[in-house]
Amino acid sequence: MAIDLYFAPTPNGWKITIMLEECGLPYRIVPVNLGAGDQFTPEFLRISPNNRMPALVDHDAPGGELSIFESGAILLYLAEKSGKFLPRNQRDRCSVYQWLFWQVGGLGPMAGQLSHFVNYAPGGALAHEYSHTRYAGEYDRLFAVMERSLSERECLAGEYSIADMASFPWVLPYKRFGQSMDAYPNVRRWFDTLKTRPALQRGVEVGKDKVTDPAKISEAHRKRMFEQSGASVLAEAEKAKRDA
Ligand SMILES: N[C@@H](CCC(=O)N[C@@H](CS)C(=O)NCC(=O)O)C(=O)O
Repeated sequence: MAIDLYFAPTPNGWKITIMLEECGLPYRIVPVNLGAGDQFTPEFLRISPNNRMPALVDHDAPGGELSIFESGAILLYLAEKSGKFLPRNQRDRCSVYQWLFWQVGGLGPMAGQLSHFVNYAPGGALAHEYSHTRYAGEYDRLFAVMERSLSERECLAGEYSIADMASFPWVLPYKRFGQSMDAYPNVRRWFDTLKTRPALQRGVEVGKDKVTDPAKISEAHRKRMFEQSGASVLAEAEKAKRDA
């Protein structure tokens, strides 16, 4: 198979399975078990030095095998490879760049932190009122930003593009995050329209049966994921190298 996708079933992973399904590019899933520490193995760190998934290896890239980390970079690469979901015209292309970077620098990290306080913080969100309120407010603000854009165009950057594929998986869990769409009719329209796309549906189904239940993660898993520091990730990588 030309493309290997290093993947765990989370919104960041689903951005890429949506795009691969939308483009009809064949791919193989290489599961990354984050709770078990797969992100620290020498093999994985070679392709993803940030010890985060998703990462992709294209064995058929022009000039030889190519590995890429960061979901935004992967989406851009796949759009260029396939010639799809990134307009040719520079003005429209710039619009996609803006919304893609808005997602990877804003919606993703803010929703990710909100998810942390809702799903994983010790004692639950109520035990962390200031932090939870801060990220819930940012998530809500970003819905208002999407609303403004979507009140003037069909999708975030005009036509359906990689910017929508990046954003959709982080809007998908909105109810679980305590967010409402009532004040955002155009976000609702966009969300409901995207949900009907068969390729997008297939994309977010990948690995669904292996989604981690926040209530069931072990103490070792919790520590490995949520108590990272410079020293801890260097120690994890050393240990993984010894075990390899
Ligand atoms: N900026 C990265 C974020 C990726 C990310 O945060 N991935 C998480 C899962 S959603 C991860 O791999 N975590 C591993 C860890 O925390 O050790 C991207 O967009 O690709």
